[in-house]
Amino acid sequence: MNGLDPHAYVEDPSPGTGRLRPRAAFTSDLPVIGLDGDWRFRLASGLDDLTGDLAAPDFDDSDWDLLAVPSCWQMTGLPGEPRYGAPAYTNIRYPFPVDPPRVPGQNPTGEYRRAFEVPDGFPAAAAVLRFEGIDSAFAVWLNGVRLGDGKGSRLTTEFDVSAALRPGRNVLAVRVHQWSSGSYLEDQDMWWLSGIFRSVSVAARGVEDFFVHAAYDHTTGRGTLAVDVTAPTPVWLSVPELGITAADPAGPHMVDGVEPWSDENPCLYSGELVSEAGERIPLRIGFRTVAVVDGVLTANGRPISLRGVNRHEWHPLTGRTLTEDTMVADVLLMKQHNINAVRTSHYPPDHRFLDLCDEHGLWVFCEGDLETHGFEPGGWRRNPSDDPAWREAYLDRAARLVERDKNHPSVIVWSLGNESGTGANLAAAAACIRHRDDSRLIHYEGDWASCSYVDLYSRMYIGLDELAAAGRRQEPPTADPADDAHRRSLPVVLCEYGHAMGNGPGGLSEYQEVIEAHPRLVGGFIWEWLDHGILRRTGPDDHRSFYAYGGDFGEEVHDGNFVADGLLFPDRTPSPGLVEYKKVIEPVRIRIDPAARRMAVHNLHHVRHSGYLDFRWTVEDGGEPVGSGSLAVPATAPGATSTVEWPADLTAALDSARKDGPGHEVWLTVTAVLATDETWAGAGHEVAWGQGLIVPASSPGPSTPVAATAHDGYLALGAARFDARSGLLVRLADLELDGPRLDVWRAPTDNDLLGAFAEPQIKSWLAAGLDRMRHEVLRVAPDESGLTVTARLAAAGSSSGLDVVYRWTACDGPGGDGIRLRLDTTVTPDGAWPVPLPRLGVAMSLTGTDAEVEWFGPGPGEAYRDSRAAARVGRYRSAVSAMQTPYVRPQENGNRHHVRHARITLPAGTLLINGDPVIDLTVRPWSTAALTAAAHQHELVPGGRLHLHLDQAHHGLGSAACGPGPSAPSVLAAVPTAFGVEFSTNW
Ligand code: IPT
Repeated sequence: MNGLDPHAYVEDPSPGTGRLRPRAAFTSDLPVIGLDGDWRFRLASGLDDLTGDLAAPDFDDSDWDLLAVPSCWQMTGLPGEPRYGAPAYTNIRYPFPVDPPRVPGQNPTGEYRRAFEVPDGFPAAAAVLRFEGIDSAFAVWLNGVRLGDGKGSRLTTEFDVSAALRPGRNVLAVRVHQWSSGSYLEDQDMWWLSGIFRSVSVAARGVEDFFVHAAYDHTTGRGTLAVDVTAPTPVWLSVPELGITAADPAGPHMVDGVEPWSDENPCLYSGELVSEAGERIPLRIGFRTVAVVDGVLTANGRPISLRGVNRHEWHPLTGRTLTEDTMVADVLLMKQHNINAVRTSHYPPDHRFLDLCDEHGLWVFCEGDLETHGFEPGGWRRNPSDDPAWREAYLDRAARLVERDKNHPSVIVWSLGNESGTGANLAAAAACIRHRDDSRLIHYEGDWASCSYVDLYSRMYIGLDELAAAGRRQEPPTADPADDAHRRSLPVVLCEYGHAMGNGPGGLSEYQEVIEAHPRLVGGFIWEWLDHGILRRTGPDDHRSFYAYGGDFGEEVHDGNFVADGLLFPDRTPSPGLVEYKKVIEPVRIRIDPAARRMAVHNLHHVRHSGYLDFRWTVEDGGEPVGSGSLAVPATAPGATSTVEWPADLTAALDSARKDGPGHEVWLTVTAVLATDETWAGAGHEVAWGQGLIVPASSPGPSTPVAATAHDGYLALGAARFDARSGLLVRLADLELDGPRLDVWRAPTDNDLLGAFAEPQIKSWLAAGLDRMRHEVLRVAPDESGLTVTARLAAAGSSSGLDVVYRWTACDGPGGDGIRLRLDTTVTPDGAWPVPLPRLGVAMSLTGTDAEVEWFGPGPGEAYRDSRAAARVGRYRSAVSAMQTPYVRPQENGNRHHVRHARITLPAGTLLINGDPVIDLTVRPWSTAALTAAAHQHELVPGGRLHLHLDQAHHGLGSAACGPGPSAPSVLAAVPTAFGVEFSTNW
């Protein structure tokens, strides 16, 4: 790091040179020259491969490539072959040797050039060049003049260009290095991508900066507005709606009776700053005050509960470069799924995202661009967080976070960063933030033990017991009683929980129950919003595509599909996890009490009355609607519960609903939908629902058993035929079948395979041989009233096994046709069974690649025992192909939970299945083995048979990939179990 070396800035820990003081992101009516678009581009392999006269205005770049700005250069060429380098994914590890602040000499460097015109009359005398995001370090020249250099990829950098800018043609040259000292501070769990990935502009500058302070006093209903302005000329403030026109923006201006801003009522007052020079700056002012009161987080005097997500910026084709449409999609999807908070993990987002949070209403934990997680494997040795050489970089990042985003009412918490250990630089950054903005709280999870410089006791991935203990202010003590007392005075937030990798997370209802039981628990943020899959084509001439993850670009070190752990699939389709979360966090709870013929509506909102919702009821008999209507629910205040008697039309519909006939359950469903359009969804959008079973199914009447008869090579029982030796069902009426056999294996979920805090579940499953169980038929015995097949399921080398008895009976159905075939399966574990079973059920297959499935039971989506809140009982119909959930890495999926009866229609016939009373049902066009073997969705190809799984139970999903496994009630222990299921070919 020779001071004379023109490239010393790359490895120098300092944040940059030549830059302007950070300030708020705002628009004004002064002219701006947008520089987004095609730039000339060349990718140099390292610092010894640079273009000498890159900055020279007359340098001939005409044979260079064109590259879009903004973009991440590694994403160019996708979904085909990446043209410049390739994306690389690591979670915690740095993809280079950890030797701070040095980075590899092989340092891909993008050289960018762009000529642009400055129109006549552009006020060049006070202009700035603004970069909203460059990853990871850069130097910049305008018309051959070096303006400076910078780091802090997800932060804005501005340079004064008043001396270098000239009317007419100007040439900008930027050299962007993939690796820099800044990379050590940017070890977030995401793809490593580089380039000018956010917008670039040249803007005239009048007003330099301003800070809107808009507080709300809930005891008086008064708002206090003070706008601190830094400007070369006097500036006026006007907020016509509030009657404010003031020559003194800093006031303070007191306004009685303002409406405070909140997630539920994001009330923004439009205002303006007008400078003496004539510049006009629009303002959107939200009055709100956040405070900790007796260990409870409050906004505007009322406790708030955060039902949040961690959001990375991601798009499967453009990486961290997002269009505004994508940001809008995220915000609307969040609001539509009852999400009310977002942590901008782990860097400040494109500033337009925060405008959207202000407008639609989301509480924001705005996080700094900081993570040094890769020092953890080395015991945090040389961690920048505690090294004075990096202090300036930490303070710079904190300042740029706060200055850019300080005018957003949605931002209630500044988060220093993520997973950066502990150290003096973090404490210093917190102190600076507090000094600059004491109206918000400070968050940093790494300070959880002493909470010496934060305002929230923040934890990630803790289990239910620890969370409940924290709720009771009984979290484990540290060595210092003073620290304990301080920490226990703070609210608790789960900055990350519910790791949404693959199939899961399980247990969200349990977390929510604990959160709602303790005022100290603020709630939290699911990890994470979106899968960061990259769209790729399978080959140059092959137009099938798939989502790539770590390792798919030949990375030397990588963390596989740990990057696909979101509630949305990469194309932003909601996963079952998001549908579940929406239900678990619904802001209104509807509880139906069939015995008392009434229901309770509990309003969990912070400030909103229930009057914005229309309530509707539907009665279904066996899934067929028999009546519906609207329900008058009194406007229920936040925190209050209303009891609603069933109206006469509802009672009449229930009374007329059929009450006999096996399989007929009568259900009452009440939904709460938007009465009128909101900014984030239209009238009719469903916010919450509740369901009650009014009339349970009656059991089938007595029937006469049929005798099994032996024939040449097969046994017959009613319409069923069994292989005489194996005892397996081979035909039922016109349908050919193979099975059923006892089955305990599932294609492991990510939560089965990984264990961030404990031994992965898969280890004991593989050790027990559960993936290679052999089904040995011991005896096939027909008799006068049916057929008994005994078998044992056991793994090679194991003396433990599952003894199984299949008892088949056929009954004359009501039509006397003898085709109601019943299977009673009795499972008795033999020997030691210390491991839970992945599933317990029977599996069979039929000829076919797709079929129509109709079922009555919870749906429409998949559900598992610890992720089933969102499934409501009804009659559903789907093609088998549409019942498969496309997790980025294929794994167990698609289970329909507690099905009462199902009809599977194939070209060869129809198979009817009845649970006794319920059965879990999965139908797939591929086997469990094929599902286990596939690494990406396109590798799954229908194999000509439909695989049918009828399970008595599944092991829960849990969240063990990063968090606790299934809680005790969701563990599937190997214990003696019996379950029944009926098959027939008419219904
Ligand atoms: C935690 C990280 O904070 C987050 O960025 C992400 O990596 C998440 O895990 C897992 O997907 S850190 C974890 C080791 C507790």
